[in-house]
Amino acid sequence: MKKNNIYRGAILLLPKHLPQWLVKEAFALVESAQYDILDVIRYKRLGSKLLSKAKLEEIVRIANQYKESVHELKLIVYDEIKPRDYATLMIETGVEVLDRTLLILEIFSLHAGSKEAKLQIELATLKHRLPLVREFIRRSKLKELPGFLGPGAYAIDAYYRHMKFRIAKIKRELENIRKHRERERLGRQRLGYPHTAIVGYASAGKTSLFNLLTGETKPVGPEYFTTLSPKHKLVELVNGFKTFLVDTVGFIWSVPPEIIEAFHATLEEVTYADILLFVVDASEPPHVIRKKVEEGIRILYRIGSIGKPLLAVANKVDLVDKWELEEKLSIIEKTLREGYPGFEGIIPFSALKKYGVDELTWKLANLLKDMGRYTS
Ligand SMILES: Nc1nc2c(ncn2[C@@H]2O[C@H](COP(=O)(O)OP(=O)(O)OP(=O)(O)O)[C@@H](O)[C@H]2O)c(=O)[nH]1
Ligand SMILES: [Mg+2]
Repeated sequence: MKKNNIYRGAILLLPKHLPQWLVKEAFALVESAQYDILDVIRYKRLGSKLLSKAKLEEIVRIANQYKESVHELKLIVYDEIKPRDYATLMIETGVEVLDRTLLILEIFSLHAGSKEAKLQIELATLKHRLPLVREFIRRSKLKELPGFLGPGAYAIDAYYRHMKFRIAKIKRELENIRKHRERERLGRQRLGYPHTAIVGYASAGKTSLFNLLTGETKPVGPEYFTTLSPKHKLVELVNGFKTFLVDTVGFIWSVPPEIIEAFHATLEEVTYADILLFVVDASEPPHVIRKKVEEGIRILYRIGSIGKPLLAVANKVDLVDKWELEEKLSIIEKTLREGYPGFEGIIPFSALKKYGVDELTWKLANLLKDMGRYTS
């Protein structure tokens, strides 16, 4: 199928084994990166090789169909790919290739507001591209590179050196920003109020909850990674009891290590929090809810935040039929009870309809009181 006048278009390559809910997530991510999906190709890895010869030919044929009509055409491989496969795919098709990590970093860069977020994304992208450029250098020395990909070995070598120089510079700048952030956090801690971090899967409604409790109007939206930098606000829960509420970046399935590293500062806010509000999108099918809660727990383990008291917020219950609510609540409860030490209960909630607010603030205030983390 050929479309005309598309500005940003993508041919999406999906591993054959990907379950339906992750196919949906792949589509949501590609759309969040603002690409029109032109074609979807499913592939099966062949041992250590990403693609068979026939599959590669099919991709080249499809890419050729779109080259003329699409201004910015990308091949998105929803997978982790080796530099060798990346280079082959790019040389054979003449189209820029993004793997899953680069796709996520593109979405991040669309939403990065702060200088820190921009630097973190640039650093992660440079680090991720370094082995790919190394592969191009290797090939250019072997004279395998046709002209269209660049001006030859010398220029690529210079580019590689520039990347390394830039990486070192960004690291220094980030270190300074981190020190500043640390001072800010210590300042907040000196005020004596406890910190409550809102965590959860991308698009679960974390910022909607944050806005509702704080009266703020931070951006919300159906696309992934609307929120990148942590936001803080002191709120009064009940009777003069206050907590710093922190909104954070959303989780996704199998977060690449570079992304965890890039967002270490954001996730650090979670490790310093006294208590976690774990937001779950209850409008999704039960098996998706379970998978996303499990993945959330895995990420909390990876960032070392396990064991803190955690209150689950089953959000979007305005979209859930009465007869399925009990089942969904018990799935969330069971998954957290079995997988997370520190689970303190679950509250049915709707940030849209403002349902469950009193129960949430009351329960949160009581938990903080029990922990002795209260200054009024
Ligand atoms: N129906 C319904 N929609 C909701 C509710 N809460 C949030 N949404 C919608 O869900 C989408 C995601 O909301 P956000 O608050 O941006 O979610 P988030 O978890 O902060 O997302 P990221 O920052 O991208 O991780 C938006 O389109 C919201 O309008 C709710 O209670 N009911
Ligand atoms: Mg958000």
